Amino acid sequence: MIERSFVMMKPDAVSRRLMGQVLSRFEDKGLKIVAMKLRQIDEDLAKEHYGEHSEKPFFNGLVEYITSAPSLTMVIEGDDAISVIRKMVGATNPKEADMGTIRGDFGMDTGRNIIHASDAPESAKREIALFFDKEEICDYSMSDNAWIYE
Ligand code: IDP
Repeated sequence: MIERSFVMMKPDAVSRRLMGQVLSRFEDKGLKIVAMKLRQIDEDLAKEHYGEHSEKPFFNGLVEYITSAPSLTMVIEGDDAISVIRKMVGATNPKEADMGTIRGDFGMDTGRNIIHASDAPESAKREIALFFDKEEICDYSMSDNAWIYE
């Protein structure tokens, strides 16, 4: 099933100039970028996005991290995109993430883990609506589609 996921390169990815490399992985995989915006996330938005963690001891540090520099926010589309992208992203703790995943290859600390990706269809829907207006999401087809999907 064609799905859309909300994906965000966090401030460490942007500040370490990793955006191009990480974006290439999604393009190489055959996924489609349908929205993209470099954005300085403010405290309110960070708190809303990570609301489910508000009681956790790492919450304040997480908000500080996410608001510390711009993030690259994206909507990425493809067949089973949510689970495929989670697999590409890897485990939350980059030290435990498999090599070959984005976190496994580029990160060291859970508090600097490079990238966010929606973990389920409901959260994807909520996060996309939180970060993008409907008209910012592009509807277009790729000419190589028949070479990516059977
Ligand atoms: P996920 O990003 O892999 O879905 P979640 O458990 O939903 O992981 O946590 C959201 C984010 O909160 C993580 O990506 C990470 O940035 C941060 N985080 C989670 N646990 C810790 C921790 O123990 N210390 C610092 N930051 C954490």
